[in-house]
Order: sequence, then C-alpha cells, then structure tokens
Amino acid sequence: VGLSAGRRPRHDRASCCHVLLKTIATGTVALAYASAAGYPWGMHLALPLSLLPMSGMQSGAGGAPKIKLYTHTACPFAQRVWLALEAAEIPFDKVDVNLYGVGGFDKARLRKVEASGGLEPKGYIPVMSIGEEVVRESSVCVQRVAELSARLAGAASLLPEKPSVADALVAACDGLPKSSSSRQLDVMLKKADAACTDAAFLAGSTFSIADACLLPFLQRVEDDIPSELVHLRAYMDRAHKLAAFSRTVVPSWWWWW
Ligand SMILES: N[C@@H](CCC(=O)N[C@@H](CS)C(=O)NCC(=O)O)C(=O)O
Repeated sequence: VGLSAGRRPRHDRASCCHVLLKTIATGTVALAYASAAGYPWGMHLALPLSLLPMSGMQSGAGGAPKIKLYTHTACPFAQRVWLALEAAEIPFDKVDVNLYGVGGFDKARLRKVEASGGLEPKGYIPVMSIGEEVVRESSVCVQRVAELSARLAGAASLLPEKPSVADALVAACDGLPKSSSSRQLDVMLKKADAACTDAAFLAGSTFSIADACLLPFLQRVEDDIPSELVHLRAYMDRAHKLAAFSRTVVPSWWWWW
C-alpha cells in the first residue's frame, strides 16, 4: 500500500503511518490524499479511512459521529444550528432544554453537558455534542457542522463557494444589536440583498453557512425588508420553499434580544 500527502507519494511504512495518524487526528478524509495523487491504491485506502470516526468520537450508524443538539425551537441562535444540520442532511438528535424552569432537561443538566466537554458551564443554548466533543456559540456550531458536512459520506456540503462573502455576512449578523431596528440591521439587509443579486443563495449557488446563520434572523424581520431590496425578498420566497428551512420555522419564536 502507498499513501500520498500532497504531491509526494509515500510507500515506506514510517511515512505512511505518519500520514495516517495525521489524517485521523485532523479528521481529514484520506480521499483528499488519494485524489491528489490519483493512485489506485490510494483509492483503496480512502474507503476504510472515511469510515473511521474521528479520534475520541462515538459513532452512530455508518461511522458518522453521534450528534446531539441541545436547543429550544423558539431560539434564533439554536435555529441556525438546527437549520445547518437539516440542510447538510446529517442525522442528529434534538434535546429540548427547559431554559426557564426546573425539571426535565433543565439548565442544570445542560451545564453538566458543557462541563463534560471541558467547557465552563454557561447554561445557554445552542450547545452541540459531536461524540465526546462539546461545542457552543451558534456560529461556531454552524461552522463545525459545515466542516463535518464536507467530510461525511452522504452529507450536503455547507462550505460556501464565496467564503469571504459568507464570513462578512455572518460577522454582520453576529454583530447585530439586541434591537428590532438598527443601522447595523439595515446594513446587513443591504449586504444580503447584494449577495443574492447574481446567486441563488447568500454565498454562491448552494446553501451554505451564510444561509444557515442569516435565515433565522431574516425570517424574524421579513415583513420589514424594504421593498427596494428585491433580490433579498425573492431569496426569502425561495428559502421558504426549502424543506430544510421550513422544518425549522415554528409558529411561536423569540427575537434575538
Ligand atoms: N451568542 C450566543 C447567544 C445564544 C443565546 O442568546 N441563547 C439564549 C436563547 S435564544 C439562551 O440560551 N438564553 C439563556 C438565558 O437567557 O438564560 C449564540 O450565538 O449561541
């Protein structure tokens, strides 16, 4: 067997082991190496490696990591992650958190999950566990879903075609003041309108992290999107036709403040 890292094929046992360990530790799928060199033995190796769970991960069916989203359907931040998982078609379990009461899966239990992942417990949602790894902060969780979507067999990739456009939109959305109207919101709406002038989605021709992060916020101010932002209004009409998004739109929701 041989392995290729970048353009240089490796055949000796020590180099192969080094590449293999690096591949597993970083969660990179060996196919990347295999396709870079185009060697048939690389392709043989790609299958078993892509089925290997990342180090420390519990895996579910088909070698995919077991994912749990600690959430509340009304929360726009949690909706981002829910939407990302739906759009990426990655199987996951939802745990509804009793945020403002005691009993059931309440904040005390959420804090235990955070602590189990080595995080300082906060008791905020969303929190996502991927095997033993625990992640929080909605845009960080969405980014993590995107990384998984790019390497899990059968998942739809959420990596944006235009990463700088996606980063700017997500940063604008993360920076919104806790208010129903603001200069920052107006700027973000204009940016989103410009982004979908010549593209079906916010950062290219496919659904990406930008759509997952912005849609829950856009949905909440949809009726106030200025009529001159025709591209954004058309985008919202298209978005409501997406099964992944419509599954996450619930009758009663919270604002982001
Ligand atoms: N910056 C956080 C904000 C998350 C957030 O504000 N979550 C709210 C629910 S929408 C929460 O858990 N609040 C708990 C509380 O108010 O005690 C993120 O992006 O994940």
